[in-house]
Amino acid sequence: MIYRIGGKKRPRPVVATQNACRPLLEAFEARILLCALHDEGGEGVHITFIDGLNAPVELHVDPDEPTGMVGPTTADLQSQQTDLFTPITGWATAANGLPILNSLPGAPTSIYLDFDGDTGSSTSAYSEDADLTTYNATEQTHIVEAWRQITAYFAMFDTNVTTQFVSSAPKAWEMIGNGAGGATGGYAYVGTFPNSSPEAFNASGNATSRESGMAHELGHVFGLQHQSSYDNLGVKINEYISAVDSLHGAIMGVDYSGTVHKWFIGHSATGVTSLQDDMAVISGKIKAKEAAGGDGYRPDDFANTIATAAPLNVNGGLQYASGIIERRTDVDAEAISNRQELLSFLQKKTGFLHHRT
Ligand SMILES: [Ca+2]
Ligand SMILES: [Ca+2]
Ligand SMILES: [Ca+2]
Ligand SMILES: [Zn+2]
Repeated sequence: MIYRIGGKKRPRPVVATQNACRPLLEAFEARILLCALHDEGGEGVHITFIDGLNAPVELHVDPDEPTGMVGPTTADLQSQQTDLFTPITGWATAANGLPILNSLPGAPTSIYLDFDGDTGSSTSAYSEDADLTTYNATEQTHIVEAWRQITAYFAMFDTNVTTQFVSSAPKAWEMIGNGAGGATGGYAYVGTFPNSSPEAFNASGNATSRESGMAHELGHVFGLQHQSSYDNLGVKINEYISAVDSLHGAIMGVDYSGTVHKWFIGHSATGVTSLQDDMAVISGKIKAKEAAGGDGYRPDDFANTIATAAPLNVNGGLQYASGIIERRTDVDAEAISNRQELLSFLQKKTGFLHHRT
């Protein structure tokens, strides 16, 4: 209980001890979210259009107070909604009906979602009917949706989320099966990546209603501890933190808490002095399996400068694009054509967001 000031040792006051144990608060990553649908603060969304010749055009999109902005009409949006948000309806299947899915073929690592059981770990197959050997239409739909959501959680990483077993691929191996997952519905062995046998286990119900639980167990396999909270004295309050707000739920906390579930930077269950950057841990494990020069993140999908901006997709009065911010430094540039006027704009999307459906 001693600290130094000017070389002298003095008794440490009680209040100083408490201060020394006070948890640090870290800011979340900066982002510009180009989405007027999530304007919870009521301040709208600002977009800067740059055409390269004239002064930048500032647009303020406020969903509550529509402006004179030139763009898709409500009718446009409604007519194209099915085009933009059509769920996945077609997929290849194995002979037993298991959907064959790959999010990033050729990636140096994979996340193997194993739905057909495993004898080595005595894990039953995933099934919603009495037939554990084949996959009916409903089971296929649920497997595809679970895969889609896991793909979104890991979209920024250089990894292929797949339902196909490939022996040679460095993989995180997760079983999803009837009766798997133990008393809590899911468990995993921390830091075991790459796996030569299953190291994460989830109950079948996770694939239909708690996909964030699947992502949580995969996080453990990649080396993540829980995101925890501590009081001012450094005493752990919660092993699992709950969502900060509806848009910030910690996958490694109460994974289903909040609406949007994310990788976090925070104090882990290891102790109050620990600071765990979930994405740094995962990308570090993947980087170790990449060729020299890799950083664990997926290759960029759009160039970063206005000069190399990619054209938007055009469908009627609607212009749109989707992509991934793989790194916190990433910028994806896309060009928008609007009433014979070609404008380019820089947009920062977020690969860190995941919308639960
Ligand atoms: Ca079945
Ligand atoms: Ca990108
Ligand atoms: Ca980019
Ligand atoms: Zn856990």
